[in-house]
Amino acid sequence: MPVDFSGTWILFSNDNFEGYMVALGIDFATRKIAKMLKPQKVIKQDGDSFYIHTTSTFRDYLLQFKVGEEFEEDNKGLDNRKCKSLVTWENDRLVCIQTGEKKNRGWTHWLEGDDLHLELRCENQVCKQVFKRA
Ligand code: VL7
Repeated sequence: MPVDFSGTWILFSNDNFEGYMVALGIDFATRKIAKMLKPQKVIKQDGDSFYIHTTSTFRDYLLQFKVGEEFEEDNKGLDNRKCKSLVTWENDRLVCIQTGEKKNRGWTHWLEGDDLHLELRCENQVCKQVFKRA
């Protein structure tokens, strides 16, 4: 059975989100608000087609892509930097490389037990998030 990330997920832990946001150049006031949020993710997966909607009371971000097909990402409402993004499978992990102004930018999703894990990378910073099913 292939892995299925579909579902509604709520943020449970968020390690070094501050370092990740600093690496992205997010200003102090925005970081203060962002740190307080408990974002949810709604993921709809149809084979290799993904819809990932990250929502919060402050901002939300919608990403749609197909695994293996490079796309332009605008990061609107996040750091607003455009990049070229490519998501691939590495075994059961979904790995995104975001090529652009920021070095070493990307993320990895995987499932562990019934938890959704997300590692967010930018420059030398790694943020580790764990989500629980809503
Ligand atoms: C998306 C936030 C910090 C700005 C607001 C914080 C709003 C809710 O890219 C992401 O997830 C991938 C994988 O699931 C799909 O797009 C993470 C949150 C990163 C970066 C920037 C702070 C302002 C948080 C949208």
